[in-house]
Amino acid sequence: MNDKDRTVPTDVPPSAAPAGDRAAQGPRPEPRHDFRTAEPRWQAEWERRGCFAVPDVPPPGARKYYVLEMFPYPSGKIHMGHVRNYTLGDVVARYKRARGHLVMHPMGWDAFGLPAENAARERGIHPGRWTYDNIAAMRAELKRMGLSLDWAREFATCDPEYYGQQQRLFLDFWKAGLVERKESWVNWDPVDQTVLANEQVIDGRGWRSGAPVEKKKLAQWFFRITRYAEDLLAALDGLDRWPERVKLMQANWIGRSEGARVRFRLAEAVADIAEVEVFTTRPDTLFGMSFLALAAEHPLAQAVAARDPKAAEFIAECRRMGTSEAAIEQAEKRGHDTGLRVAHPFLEGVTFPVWIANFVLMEYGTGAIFGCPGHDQRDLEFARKYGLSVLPVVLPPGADPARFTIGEEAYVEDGTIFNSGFLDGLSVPEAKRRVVEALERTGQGEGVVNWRLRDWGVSRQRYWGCPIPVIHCEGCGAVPVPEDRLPVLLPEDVDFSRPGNPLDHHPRWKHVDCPRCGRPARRETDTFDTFVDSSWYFARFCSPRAPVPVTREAVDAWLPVDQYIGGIEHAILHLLYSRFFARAMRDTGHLALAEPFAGLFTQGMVTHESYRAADGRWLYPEEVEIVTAPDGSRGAVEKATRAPATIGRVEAMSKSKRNTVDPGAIIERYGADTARWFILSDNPPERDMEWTEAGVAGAFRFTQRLWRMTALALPSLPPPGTPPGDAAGAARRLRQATHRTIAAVTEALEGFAFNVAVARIHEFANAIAEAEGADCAAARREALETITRLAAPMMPHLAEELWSMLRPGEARLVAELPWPEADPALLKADTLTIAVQVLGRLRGTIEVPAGATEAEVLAAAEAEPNVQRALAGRPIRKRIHVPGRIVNFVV
Ligand code: ANZ
Ligand code: ZN
Repeated sequence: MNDKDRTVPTDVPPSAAPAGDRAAQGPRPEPRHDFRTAEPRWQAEWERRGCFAVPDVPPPGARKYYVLEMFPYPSGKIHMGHVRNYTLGDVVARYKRARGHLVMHPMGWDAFGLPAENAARERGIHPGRWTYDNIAAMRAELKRMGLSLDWAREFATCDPEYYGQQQRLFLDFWKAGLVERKESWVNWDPVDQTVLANEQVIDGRGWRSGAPVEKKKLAQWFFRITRYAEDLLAALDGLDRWPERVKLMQANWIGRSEGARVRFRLAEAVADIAEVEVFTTRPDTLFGMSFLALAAEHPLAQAVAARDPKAAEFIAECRRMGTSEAAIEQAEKRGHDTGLRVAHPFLEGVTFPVWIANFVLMEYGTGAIFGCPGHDQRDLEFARKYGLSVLPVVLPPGADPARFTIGEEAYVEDGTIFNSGFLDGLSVPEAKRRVVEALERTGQGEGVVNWRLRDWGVSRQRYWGCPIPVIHCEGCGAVPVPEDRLPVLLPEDVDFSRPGNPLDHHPRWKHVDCPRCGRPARRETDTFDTFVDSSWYFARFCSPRAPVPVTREAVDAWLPVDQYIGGIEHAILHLLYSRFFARAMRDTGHLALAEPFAGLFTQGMVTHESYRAADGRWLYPEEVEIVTAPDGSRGAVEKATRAPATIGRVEAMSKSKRNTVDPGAIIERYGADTARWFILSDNPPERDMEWTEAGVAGAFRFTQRLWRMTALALPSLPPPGTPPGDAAGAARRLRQATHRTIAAVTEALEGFAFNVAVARIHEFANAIAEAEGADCAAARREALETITRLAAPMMPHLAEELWSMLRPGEARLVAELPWPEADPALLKADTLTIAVQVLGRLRGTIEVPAGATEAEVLAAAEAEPNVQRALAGRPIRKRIHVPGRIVNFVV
């Protein structure tokens, strides 16, 4: 950050002393901006006036703008990532409001989830109690940030009014065929008796229990997101205000691949299985095949295991490895030879071995592959390990077919097919077409499009989530809970002393009568994945109290979200699930659109230095003192012990490294405006920003400087509303600086270049300080009023304070004012640069006043020394003048 502050001493407030009392400044404390009283005062005033409240249905003609930041999980305290996220959103909201939009800017809580259950298990607090206490604490912290939120829209996803409506949506999706119950493999923690997400499996063990994780088949509820795979992919093209990176991640996740299914005949059938179908994206390499590999859960592998204990043992081992792709990617490639063989589709009498391999996933394609080691690295490693053949069939351009061999690396690039019978000499794409043709003709396979995207399993064996509104009846199967019995509420009296799902072992809750036949039945005891809760909250904000999931008038008016802001960590799942929900809600009549977020911005992390004591303990920043070593380098000492500490890397703030700074303490010490200003100033918002003490202190000085500059100028300013008029000299330069800053800050805010906006305002403050003299008074009023309004989206409290000083008695707050407009006449340069040619060759350039006459321009051009030399005293025959650009002399 560029702080050109020279006039104001370092006046970081002593944290304990009351504002205004600065012993270091001598007996008479200077007047200063007292943020401790000003900030709450303006927050109360905004609230009193309802500045940020909007109706569910905007009045006709209103230009709506919906700004949303990813809502927080109520962990108990806000962190700097929140401060950055909500400050960015608030700048957009305040700016758009000033630009005349009706801005909806809501806040809520993503309030279901495991940490609440952990608190219950560890500390005996009810998850609901823990969650709502945390929400109260965090709400208070957010309010102190001065965010321009419509708090009347607030809700938590654990409110029955919210999750009850979610149950309605689920039932609507079910009716529309978007929900399915099917068996699937899950990571099972045998000690905690719960399903684990892939991220909760660490080195094959449960993250809490440490027990080896098992794979288990469970009946689960799924949302059929795959039904929209094609559209979810194609529609990415239309999201022109989304980062390319996020769109690419989504496209990869959806993962469309064109390829073929190929059926291989088994030399000998096993338990009625006579053939194996594989999915491949490289049918062109079929003649380079050296083995066939099955996933451990493949029916053929299971059939083999039934009669071969060695195979069964290998499968059990595979099961202990997590189900995640990452786990599989990292694990060593291992296999088991079943002894079976399959025939090649086109080579008479040629057969290949059938293996079970740990790198083949049951959930992708068909759960079986043909291995071509020459052109796939994984297959190559596998073949080398087990001594299987390696035959290249794609020849690199220019390579000699007689000498080309595969070494340690598979050849995955393009080339010409060889060693491949009827495909020899073809290009890779041409060979793909020909093989597929031949497979289809002979009934051994066909071309297919395959998607990586899987249906979304939403069942979780947890208490603190939204109950899935289903009743299981022996006679009727899975029966929806009737509309008039919604919501299905969570029971309050739950026992966390036993492992497993408290809903499942609750003595009464699950025992109900079947709504269809009236016989005793059992409630579904699974709750929804919390990603379900966050997949439609943006729509609920439009009519948060409605007795239906959303009211059409409200969502039709407010959606899509015009600007969504959040972390890149949600680039895939949350955004994809929300896009799915929008489509599903559209197809069940709840919405009119498919894309919920028209604009997306992903912010960078907040980083900080880390510190370590000599014994290796991580230290919080407030536990160390930064010192300057005798050689001038920076060092640190632990305050408590005075022992030297080491300064570590600057990295993302995290509890484990203790390099966190508590926003509450920063706001207490410096005020919300300072925190906001600093967090915006350091770097472009999409990049990481480094939080430093010096940086915050600099931001604080700037808030004080603006205040003092205004306070000191007040007595000499003309009355409010005095037109600055046609100024000249210093006054004109100040007016130009004012209007150029309006243009520059406007452009910066439009482009999310908030750090640039901050830098321009700093420069402008310097320009105001330099423009002295009585003739500048009117221009100075204009400048001070302008800097106040330009800084307002970023430092809203200080802006109100300055505005009330500059315009005492003015009815409107800055929060209610339109954005300042730049006067085009003051943006134009005062001088023009003109190129001067002699006989078409550039000989010099001249600066002329913007209003110069043609005669003046020509005279100045002729007088230019270089031009004089080029003319060499010859008479000028013709003078060509392109106003504002060029003069050409013909001699
Ligand atoms: C033969 C082959 C030859 C392959 C070659 C690649 C290169 P994408 O692009 O991600 O769709 N594959 C298919 N099903 C699989 C499964 N269930 N588990 C693990 N791997 C599987 O990947 C498709 C390729 O991944 C397929 O093409 C298949 O290997 C493998 F020179 O078939 B290929
Ligand atoms: Zn029944």
